[in-house]
Amino acid sequence: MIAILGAMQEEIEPILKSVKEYKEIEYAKNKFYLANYASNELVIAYSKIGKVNAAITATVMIEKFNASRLLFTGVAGALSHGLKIGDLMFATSLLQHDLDITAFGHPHGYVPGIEIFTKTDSDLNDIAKQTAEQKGLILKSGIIATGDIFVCEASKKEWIKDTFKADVVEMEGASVAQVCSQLGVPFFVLRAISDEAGGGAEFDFDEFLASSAKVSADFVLSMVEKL
Ligand code: OS5
Repeated sequence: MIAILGAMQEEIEPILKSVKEYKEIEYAKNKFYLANYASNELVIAYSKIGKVNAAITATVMIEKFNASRLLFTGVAGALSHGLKIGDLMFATSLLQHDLDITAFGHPHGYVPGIEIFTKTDSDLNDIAKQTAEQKGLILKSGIIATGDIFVCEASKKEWIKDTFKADVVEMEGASVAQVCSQLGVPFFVLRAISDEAGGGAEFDFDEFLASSAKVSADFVLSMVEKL
């Protein structure tokens, strides 16, 4: 079983359209869609926004629906200059930018017993690179910073970028990464840029959510053809 997870309905809508037929199951106040695509069984869901919601849904996909690999699809705010609206980037590693026990002398993003950065699966990342090459698409890779904040302010954006050398910011990836890593499930996190996380980001986000979500969702489905 392969899990495809997004945070918002808009982020999985293009997947549901492409698979055409699916069965809907409700569990833990979430809807899970079971489908077949390219000889693979899929469980597809959107978690709702934020780290806790995403962690719950990822856990259910693994523990209840027996997902053995998880692909996250969605949009994100760009931190790096090189990333523009519609660009695709997969995570090489992810961290939580809002984890702060610096009062005890620890670095930002660190809690005892857990590394700051969670690394993604190199086999899935290689499949993504092959997919991009075959489709003639530009696919970047980099560090994703996750936190329960929609970043739309230059000073916050610069702080996250400088503190963690992060390339994009979003609100779910690192929590999903931690769930998958602790449960031993290989995972992949893909994001298409919807905004630049500075002043007025909410307007770009509204304008580009659907188109960027589709760029990411279509790419993830192409990867499923290779799994
Ligand atoms: O899932 C959240 C994180 N996503 C990635 C992202 C991001 N994260 C942080 N900073 C940025 N600059 C980012 N850019 C992209 C996107 C998403 C952001 S939160 C969006 C909230 C949108 C919304 N809120 N209410 N509605 C839409 C309408 C509504 C009302 C009731 C029920 C359903 C929808």
